[in-house]
Amino acid sequence: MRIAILGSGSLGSLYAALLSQVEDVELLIHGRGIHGAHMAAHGLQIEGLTTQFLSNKEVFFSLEEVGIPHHAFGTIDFALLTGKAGQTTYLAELAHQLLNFDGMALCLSNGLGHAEQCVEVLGPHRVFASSSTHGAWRPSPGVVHWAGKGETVLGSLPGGPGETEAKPLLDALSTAGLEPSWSSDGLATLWKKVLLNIAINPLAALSGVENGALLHPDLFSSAFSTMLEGAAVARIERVAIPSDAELEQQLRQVITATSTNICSMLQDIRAGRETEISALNQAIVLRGERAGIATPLNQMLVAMINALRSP
Ligand code: KPL
Repeated sequence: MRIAILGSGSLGSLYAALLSQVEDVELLIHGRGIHGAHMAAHGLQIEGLTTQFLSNKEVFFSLEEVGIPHHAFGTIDFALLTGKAGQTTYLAELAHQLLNFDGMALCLSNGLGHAEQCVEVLGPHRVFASSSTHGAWRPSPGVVHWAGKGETVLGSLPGGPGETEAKPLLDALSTAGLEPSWSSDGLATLWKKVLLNIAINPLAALSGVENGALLHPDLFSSAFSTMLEGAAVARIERVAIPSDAELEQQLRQVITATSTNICSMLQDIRAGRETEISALNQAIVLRGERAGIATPLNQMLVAMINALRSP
Protein backbone atom coordinates (compact mmCIF):
# COMPACT_ATOMS: atom_id res chain seq x y z
CA MET A 1 0.00 0.00 0.00
CA ARG A 2 1.37 3.40 -0.93
CA ILE A 3 0.66 6.28 1.45
CA ALA A 4 1.54 9.96 0.95
CA ILE A 5 1.92 12.27 3.95
CA LEU A 6 1.35 15.74 2.57
CA GLY A 7 2.54 18.45 4.95
CA SER A 8 5.06 17.11 7.41
CA GLY A 9 5.09 19.40 10.42
CA SER A 10 5.00 17.84 13.89
CA LEU A 11 1.93 15.64 13.40
CA GLY A 12 2.67 14.64 9.79
CA SER A 13 6.25 13.68 10.71
CA LEU A 14 5.01 11.57 13.64
CA TYR A 15 2.51 9.71 11.42
CA ALA A 16 5.21 9.25 8.75
CA ALA A 17 7.78 7.79 11.13
CA LEU A 18 5.32 5.39 12.78
CA LEU A 19 3.75 4.26 9.49
CA SER A 20 7.22 3.66 8.01
CA GLN A 21 7.58 0.69 10.40
CA VAL A 22 4.56 -1.10 8.94
CA GLU A 23 5.35 -3.95 6.58
CA ASP A 24 3.99 -3.45 3.04
CA VAL A 25 3.61 0.32 3.49
CA GLU A 26 5.57 2.46 1.07
CA LEU A 27 5.71 6.13 2.00
CA LEU A 28 6.07 9.43 0.24
CA ILE A 29 6.63 12.28 2.71
CA HIS A 30 6.19 15.79 1.38
CA GLY A 31 7.58 18.61 3.50
CA ARG A 32 8.91 22.13 3.24
CA GLY A 33 11.11 24.67 4.98
CA ILE A 34 14.00 23.89 7.30
CA HIS A 35 12.34 20.86 8.88
CA GLY A 36 11.54 19.36 5.46
CA ALA A 37 15.06 20.01 4.18
CA HIS A 38 16.55 18.49 7.32
CA MET A 39 14.46 15.33 6.93
CA ALA A 40 15.32 14.98 3.25
CA ALA A 41 19.05 15.44 3.93
CA HIS A 42 19.52 13.63 7.26
CA GLY A 43 16.33 11.66 8.05
CA LEU A 44 13.84 12.11 10.89
CA GLN A 45 14.35 11.49 14.61
CA ILE A 46 11.36 10.72 16.86
CA GLU A 47 11.76 11.04 20.63
CA GLY A 48 9.40 11.12 23.63
CA LEU A 49 6.94 8.22 23.88
CA THR A 50 9.15 6.23 21.51
CA THR A 51 12.65 6.62 20.11
CA GLN A 52 13.02 5.96 16.44
CA PHE A 53 15.15 7.10 13.53
CA LEU A 54 13.75 7.20 10.01
CA SER A 55 16.56 7.23 7.48
CA ASN A 56 16.16 9.20 4.25
CA LYS A 57 17.02 5.93 2.46
CA GLU A 58 13.98 4.07 3.85
CA VAL A 59 11.29 6.39 2.46
CA PHE A 60 10.87 8.92 -0.31
CA PHE A 61 11.11 12.51 0.95
CA SER A 62 10.00 15.28 -1.42
CA LEU A 63 10.23 19.00 -0.86
CA GLU A 64 7.78 21.76 -1.69
CA GLU A 65 10.66 23.95 -2.84
CA VAL A 66 11.81 21.27 -5.33
CA GLY A 67 8.51 19.66 -6.35
CA ILE A 68 7.28 16.06 -6.55
CA PRO A 69 8.72 13.97 -9.40
CA HIS A 70 6.11 13.10 -12.04
CA HIS A 71 6.75 9.36 -11.72
CA ALA A 72 4.98 9.50 -8.32
CA PHE A 73 1.76 10.85 -9.88
CA GLY A 74 -1.17 8.43 -9.98
CA THR A 75 0.55 5.90 -7.68
CA ILE A 76 -0.81 6.63 -4.18
CA ASP A 77 -3.57 4.65 -2.43
CA PHE A 78 -4.11 6.95 0.57
CA ALA A 79 -3.13 10.60 0.98
CA LEU A 80 -2.99 11.99 4.54
CA LEU A 81 -3.16 15.78 4.54
CA THR A 82 -1.36 16.97 7.65
CA GLY A 83 -0.51 20.58 6.81
CA LYS A 84 -1.57 23.79 8.50
CA ALA A 85 -5.22 24.86 8.22
CA GLY A 86 -4.54 27.36 5.39
CA GLN A 87 -2.89 24.75 3.13
CA THR A 88 -5.75 22.29 2.68
CA THR A 89 -6.96 23.21 -0.81
CA TYR A 90 -3.40 23.31 -2.11
CA LEU A 91 -2.57 19.92 -0.55
CA ALA A 92 -5.84 18.43 -1.86
CA GLU A 93 -4.76 19.49 -5.36
CA LEU A 94 -1.43 17.76 -4.79
CA ALA A 95 -3.33 14.67 -3.60
CA HIS A 96 -5.41 14.81 -6.78
CA GLN A 97 -2.24 14.43 -8.84
CA LEU A 98 -0.74 11.73 -6.64
CA LEU A 99 -3.72 9.44 -6.03
CA ASN A 100 -4.43 6.48 -8.28
CA PHE A 101 -7.94 5.98 -9.70
CA ASP A 102 -9.26 4.35 -6.50
CA GLY A 103 -7.11 6.44 -4.15
CA MET A 104 -8.65 8.20 -1.14
CA ALA A 105 -7.72 11.13 1.08
CA LEU A 106 -8.26 12.50 4.55
CA CYS A 107 -7.23 15.68 6.30
CA LEU A 108 -5.97 15.66 9.90
CA SER A 109 -5.56 19.45 10.13
CA ASN A 110 -7.24 21.34 12.97
CA GLY A 111 -10.44 23.25 12.29
CA LEU A 112 -13.69 23.30 10.36
CA GLY A 113 -14.02 23.21 6.58
CA HIS A 114 -11.14 20.89 5.60
CA ALA A 115 -13.26 17.93 4.56
CA GLU A 116 -15.43 20.25 2.44
CA GLN A 117 -12.31 21.67 0.73
CA CYS A 118 -11.06 18.13 0.01
CA VAL A 119 -14.46 17.13 -1.39
CA GLU A 120 -14.42 20.22 -3.62
CA VAL A 121 -11.12 19.14 -5.18
CA LEU A 122 -11.32 15.33 -5.05
CA GLY A 123 -15.04 14.55 -5.10
CA PRO A 124 -17.10 13.12 -2.22
CA HIS A 125 -16.38 9.48 -3.17
CA ARG A 126 -12.70 9.80 -2.21
CA VAL A 127 -12.76 11.70 1.11
CA PHE A 128 -12.96 10.45 4.71
CA ALA A 129 -13.59 12.64 7.75
CA SER A 130 -10.73 12.29 10.22
CA SER A 131 -9.21 13.64 13.41
CA SER A 132 -6.16 13.04 15.58
CA THR A 133 -5.55 13.78 19.25
CA HIS A 134 -1.90 12.70 19.28
CA GLY A 135 0.29 15.49 20.68
CA ALA A 136 3.66 16.26 19.06
CA TRP A 137 6.05 19.20 18.82
CA ARG A 138 9.39 19.92 17.18
CA PRO A 139 12.33 20.71 19.50
CA SER A 140 14.61 21.31 16.46
CA PRO A 141 14.55 20.77 12.68
CA GLY A 142 14.49 17.06 11.83
CA VAL A 143 13.36 16.07 15.35
CA VAL A 144 9.80 15.43 16.58
CA HIS A 145 8.84 14.87 20.21
CA TRP A 146 5.80 12.59 20.64
CA ALA A 147 4.40 14.07 23.85
CA GLY A 148 0.95 12.56 24.13
CA LYS A 149 -0.68 9.38 22.95
CA GLY A 150 -4.11 10.10 21.53
CA GLU A 151 -6.21 8.43 18.88
CA THR A 152 -6.96 8.67 15.18
CA VAL A 153 -10.60 8.58 14.11
CA LEU A 154 -11.71 8.02 10.53
CA GLY A 155 -15.35 8.48 9.61
CA SER A 156 -17.76 8.58 6.74
CA LEU A 157 -19.15 11.70 5.12
CA PRO A 158 -22.29 11.91 2.97
CA GLY A 159 -21.54 10.11 -0.32
CA GLY A 160 -18.08 9.21 0.93
CA PRO A 161 -16.21 5.91 1.26
CA GLY A 162 -17.03 3.61 4.17
CA GLU A 163 -15.29 1.37 6.68
CA THR A 164 -14.53 -1.36 4.11
CA GLU A 165 -12.58 1.08 1.96
CA ALA A 166 -10.84 2.47 5.06
CA LYS A 167 -9.86 -1.01 6.35
CA PRO A 168 -6.32 -1.26 4.85
CA LEU A 169 -5.46 2.17 6.26
CA LEU A 170 -7.08 1.45 9.65
CA ASP A 171 -5.00 -1.76 9.86
CA ALA A 172 -1.77 0.08 9.02
CA LEU A 173 -2.53 2.84 11.55
CA SER A 174 -3.23 0.19 14.18
CA THR A 175 0.07 -1.64 13.53
CA ALA A 176 1.82 1.73 13.68
CA GLY A 177 0.39 2.37 17.19
CA LEU A 178 -1.69 5.36 16.09
CA GLU A 179 -4.84 3.98 17.78
CA PRO A 180 -7.36 4.19 14.95
CA SER A 181 -11.12 3.74 15.19
CA TRP A 182 -14.03 4.10 12.78
CA SER A 183 -17.01 6.41 13.18
CA SER A 184 -20.18 6.16 11.13
CA ASP A 185 -20.76 9.89 11.79
CA GLY A 186 -17.81 11.74 10.26
CA LEU A 187 -19.31 15.16 10.86
CA ALA A 188 -19.53 14.50 14.61
CA THR A 189 -15.89 13.27 14.52
CA LEU A 190 -14.75 16.57 13.01
CA TRP A 191 -16.74 18.68 15.46
CA LYS A 192 -15.62 16.76 18.55
CA LYS A 193 -11.99 17.50 17.66
CA VAL A 194 -12.75 21.17 16.90
CA LEU A 195 -14.44 21.55 20.29
CA LEU A 196 -11.27 20.26 21.97
CA ASN A 197 -9.03 22.56 19.95
CA ILE A 198 -11.06 25.74 20.54
CA ALA A 199 -10.88 25.02 24.27
CA ILE A 200 -7.22 24.03 24.53
CA ASN A 201 -5.20 25.83 21.86
CA PRO A 202 -5.81 29.58 22.33
CA LEU A 203 -5.78 29.36 26.15
CA ALA A 204 -2.54 27.36 26.25
CA ALA A 205 -1.04 29.67 23.60
CA LEU A 206 -1.98 32.89 25.43
CA SER A 207 -0.86 31.53 28.80
CA GLY A 208 2.35 30.13 27.29
CA VAL A 209 1.86 26.79 29.04
CA GLU A 210 1.98 23.08 28.27
CA ASN A 211 -1.48 21.51 27.90
CA GLY A 212 -1.38 20.00 31.42
CA ALA A 213 -1.49 23.46 33.05
CA LEU A 214 -5.07 23.79 31.78
CA LEU A 215 -6.11 21.25 34.43
CA HIS A 216 -5.80 24.05 37.00
CA PRO A 217 -9.45 24.75 37.99
CA ASP A 218 -9.52 28.40 36.79
CA LEU A 219 -8.04 27.62 33.39
CA PHE A 220 -10.06 24.42 33.05
CA SER A 221 -13.34 26.20 33.66
CA SER A 222 -12.43 28.87 31.06
CA ALA A 223 -11.50 26.15 28.56
CA PHE A 224 -14.72 24.23 29.21
CA SER A 225 -16.91 27.37 28.93
CA THR A 226 -15.26 28.11 25.57
CA MET A 227 -15.99 24.54 24.50
CA LEU A 228 -19.66 24.86 25.52
CA GLU A 229 -20.11 27.94 23.30
CA GLY A 230 -18.88 25.83 20.38
CA ALA A 231 -21.11 22.93 21.43
CA ALA A 232 -24.17 25.22 21.29
CA VAL A 233 -23.29 26.12 17.70
CA ALA A 234 -22.77 22.45 16.78
CA ARG A 235 -26.15 21.49 18.28
CA ILE A 236 -27.99 24.24 16.41
CA GLU A 237 -26.38 22.84 13.23
CA ARG A 238 -27.84 19.44 14.26
CA VAL A 239 -24.47 17.78 14.73
CA ALA A 240 -24.76 14.77 17.07
CA ILE A 241 -22.14 15.72 19.64
CA PRO A 242 -21.99 14.17 23.15
CA SER A 243 -23.66 15.61 26.28
CA ASP A 244 -21.98 18.45 28.22
CA ALA A 245 -20.85 15.97 30.89
CA GLU A 246 -19.21 13.71 28.27
CA LEU A 247 -17.57 16.71 26.59
CA GLU A 248 -16.10 17.77 29.93
CA GLN A 249 -14.74 14.27 30.47
CA GLN A 250 -13.21 14.20 26.96
CA LEU A 251 -11.59 17.60 27.49
CA ARG A 252 -10.05 16.47 30.77
CA GLN A 253 -8.92 13.19 29.22
CA VAL A 254 -7.19 14.81 26.19
CA ILE A 255 -5.51 17.49 28.33
CA THR A 256 -4.25 14.77 30.68
CA ALA A 257 -3.04 12.52 27.83
CA THR A 258 -1.21 15.45 26.17
CA SER A 259 -0.20 17.20 29.42
CA THR A 260 3.46 17.68 28.43
CA ASN A 261 2.63 18.77 24.88
CA ILE A 262 3.17 22.27 23.55
CA CYS A 263 -0.04 22.72 21.57
CA SER A 264 0.19 23.59 17.90
CA MET A 265 -1.01 27.19 18.39
CA LEU A 266 1.69 27.91 20.97
CA GLN A 267 4.25 26.34 18.62
CA ASP A 268 2.99 28.60 15.80
CA ILE A 269 3.16 31.74 17.93
CA ARG A 270 6.65 30.95 19.18
CA ALA A 271 7.81 30.32 15.60
CA GLY A 272 6.18 33.55 14.32
CA ARG A 273 3.86 31.55 12.04
CA GLU A 274 0.25 32.29 11.24
CA THR A 275 -2.02 30.48 13.72
CA GLU A 276 -5.06 28.29 12.96
CA ILE A 277 -7.42 30.57 14.92
CA SER A 278 -9.52 31.39 11.83
CA ALA A 279 -10.37 27.71 11.22
CA LEU A 280 -11.05 27.20 14.95
CA ASN A 281 -12.55 29.86 17.28
CA GLN A 282 -13.15 32.34 14.46
CA ALA A 283 -15.15 29.71 12.56
CA ILE A 284 -17.28 29.17 15.70
CA VAL A 285 -17.90 32.93 16.02
CA LEU A 286 -18.99 33.22 12.37
CA ARG A 287 -21.27 30.18 12.53
CA GLY A 288 -22.68 31.48 15.83
CA GLU A 289 -23.46 34.85 14.22
CA ARG A 290 -25.20 33.07 11.35
CA ALA A 291 -27.35 31.11 13.80
CA GLY A 292 -27.98 34.04 16.19
CA ILE A 293 -25.91 32.59 19.05
CA ALA A 294 -23.49 34.77 21.02
CA THR A 295 -19.99 33.30 21.45
CA PRO A 296 -18.21 36.02 23.48
CA LEU A 297 -15.41 33.84 24.89
CA ASN A 298 -14.45 32.58 21.45
CA GLN A 299 -14.61 36.13 20.11
CA MET A 300 -12.31 37.39 22.86
CA LEU A 301 -9.80 34.60 22.25
CA VAL A 302 -9.76 35.36 18.51
CA ALA A 303 -9.12 39.06 19.24
CA MET A 304 -6.31 38.26 21.69
CA ILE A 305 -4.56 35.72 19.46
CA ASN A 306 -4.78 38.07 16.48
CA ALA A 307 -3.49 40.98 18.59
CA LEU A 308 -0.40 38.94 19.47
CA ARG A 309 0.54 38.89 15.80
CA SER A 310 -0.31 42.50 14.92
CA PRO A 311 2.59 44.95 14.69
O1 KPL B 1 -4.60 19.01 18.42
C1 KPL B 1 -3.84 19.38 19.31
C2 KPL B 1 -2.97 20.54 18.97
O2 KPL B 1 -1.98 20.80 19.64
O3 KPL B 1 -3.28 21.20 17.97
C3 KPL B 1 -3.95 18.78 20.68
C4 KPL B 1 -4.69 17.44 20.64
C5 KPL B 1 -4.72 19.73 21.53
C6 KPL B 1 -2.64 18.42 21.31
O4 KPL B 1 -1.95 19.51 21.78
